[in-house]
Amino acid sequence: MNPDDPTDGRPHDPGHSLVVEEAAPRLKRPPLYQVLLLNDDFTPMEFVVDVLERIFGMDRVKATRVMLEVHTRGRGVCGVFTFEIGETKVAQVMAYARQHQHPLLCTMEEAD
Ligand code: TYC
Repeated sequence: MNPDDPTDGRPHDPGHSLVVEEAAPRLKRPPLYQVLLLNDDFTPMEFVVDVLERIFGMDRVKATRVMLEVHTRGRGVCGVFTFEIGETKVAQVMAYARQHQHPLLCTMEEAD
């Protein structure tokens, strides 16, 4: 240590105080949305299984389980996504169902 240094190694900052704050985390988790299929009396079970495979990437076993859950309980979760991805899935399901003239309904709600 230099005996002639009056700051003794500390920053020389007369009349000011230095405050060091940790930076706020820069990334917030986006809100997530459940995409749901709704039951109806007319859409064939096989078509719903096909939708779950094509649009939600499920294998046949999982797609069949979800389809039966929708069929018996009235609605079921196809997946959880960010808003834009969820919205796109809903639009894809609705377009595909209409192309095939089925009344299948798909909707989205914020996940808790
Ligand atoms: N309830 C339909 C039937 O008995 C099958 C079905 C399942 C329809 C799931 C829609 O989201 C659905 N053919």
